[in-house]
Amino acid sequence: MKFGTKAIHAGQEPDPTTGAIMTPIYQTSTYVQEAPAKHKGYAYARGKNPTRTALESCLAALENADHCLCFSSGMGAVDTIIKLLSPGDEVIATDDLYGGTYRLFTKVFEKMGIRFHFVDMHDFAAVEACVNDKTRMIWIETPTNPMMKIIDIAHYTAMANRLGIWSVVDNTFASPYLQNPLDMGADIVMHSATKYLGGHSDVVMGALMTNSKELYDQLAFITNSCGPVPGPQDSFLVLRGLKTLHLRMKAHCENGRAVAEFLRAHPKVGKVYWPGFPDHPNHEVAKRQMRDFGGMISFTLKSDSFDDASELAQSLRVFSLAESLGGVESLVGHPASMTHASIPREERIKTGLVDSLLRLSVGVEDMEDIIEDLRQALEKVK
Ligand code: P1T
Repeated sequence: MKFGTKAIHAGQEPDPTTGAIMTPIYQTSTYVQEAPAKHKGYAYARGKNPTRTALESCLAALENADHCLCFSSGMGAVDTIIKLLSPGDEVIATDDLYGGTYRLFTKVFEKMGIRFHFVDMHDFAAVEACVNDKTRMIWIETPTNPMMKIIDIAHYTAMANRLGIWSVVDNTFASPYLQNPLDMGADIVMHSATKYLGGHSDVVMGALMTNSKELYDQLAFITNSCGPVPGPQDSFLVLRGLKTLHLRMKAHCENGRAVAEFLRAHPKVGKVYWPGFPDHPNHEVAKRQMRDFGGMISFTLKSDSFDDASELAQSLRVFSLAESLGGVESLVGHPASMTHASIPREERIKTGLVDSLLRLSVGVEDMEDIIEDLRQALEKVK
């Protein structure tokens, strides 16, 4: 089955009792058992819920995975994956990544004795230099949030295999429509389903997929023990959102390209970070591992002034100033004060995340309106 057909049908059958074409919202905490230890596969809803099961099957199909687990947030998925590790273990992670992931790693897990090395993964030698006998996992985010770096997934999954360590890819920015890390050898792929998967800015959720039954069993054990599971209403919303994932992603990519090209040609705009530009530092890797370049773009103003960036963000009308991304509506974010505020300034400046950087999640409104909005807002800044 091709992607769009899977997005609409995978994991879903008409309801056997009524024929309802949409998977029902099984709003229940428990399931009646025929006899002790004799049930229909569902015992208690922290462990399993049929609406969630349908969603997990659909998401597994979209990432060409054998197994999927859903979580109450993207951070719930990250937390569960890191709980595979033990005190003393070390992780090598992308130096530019979502601020909340950085915060969980440095403020929660470092206290528990897990060590994280944040490295520029464009530099293969710098990554090799971090490897020692305690290294257990490599954590890749690509495209990175918010600098839009592209990390060579196949290179690092091969390295992880050689070392006998786990490779994890946070695929939130690309979505499975643009990139399938498990096909490139990753052990685990994870998503903030809050973003493109849900697609309508109405639900917070996370997901992970793997082809390893052993890893799935360990991760399912941690999930059931710790409990970060999504409810059936939210599972239904993401299942419904997925039905248009391929249509939305196509529109995000088209609008993203138009916005990136418009910004690059504008005299007041400084740097534009978008992997579709032929001179993007890892454009060739992006072309190899992604099917298109997505709707996420970061940029600075020539003035490099926080005040100008702030005025621009406030002057936009089609774009709303808000955290998050991947919904149908266009959003503008100021990473330094919003999504990446938990990263120390000197750390984020090193990766290019300056105070004037703005991040766009280009939505699926009409392209002319999106461009016109940017044009009028840029006119208002110095
Ligand atoms: O927000 P939550 O569903 O818990 O997902 C966390 C997360 C994980 N990974 C990446 C790459 C992310 O971008 C996020 C969440 N990011 C935002 C809220 C944001 O605006 O960047």
